[in-house]
Amino acid sequence: MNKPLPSDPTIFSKIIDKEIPADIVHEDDLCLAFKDIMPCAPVHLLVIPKKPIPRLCDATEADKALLGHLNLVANKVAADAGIGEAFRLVVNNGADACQSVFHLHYHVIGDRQLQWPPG
Ligand code: DGP
Repeated sequence: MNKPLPSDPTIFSKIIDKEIPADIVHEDDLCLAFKDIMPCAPVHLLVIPKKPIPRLCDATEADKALLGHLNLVANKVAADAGIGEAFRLVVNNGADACQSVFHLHYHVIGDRQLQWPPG
């Protein structure tokens, strides 16, 4: 079941606007990538669009190129971090899938042996 979405700007909007600091590893016109504040692996990066799409399921046809770009930036930041050959890309969509920040983000996780299936 869908939960209500917060209407206030998220913490990620504040990172995009440089109102709060983050360890940024990539920035371009469309997106930002930075280190996760609570890493679950030696490399744990977040790739976020500058456009505030709350969840992946809120993306539309108009976002097709942007979503492709996010994937390629995930490749790039993974390679830059030295994990280009083995990493996991995760999108938690919705509260029941453990999404806690309602601004679309891709987790890029690696540099340890990952397990499957996820919890
Ligand atoms: P999710 O559960 O999929 O919504 O992941 C949100 C992630 O965002 C979580 O791994 C922790 C990270 N995070 C939350 N607040 C901040 C912050 O202020 N700075 C940074 N760098 N990461 C944050």
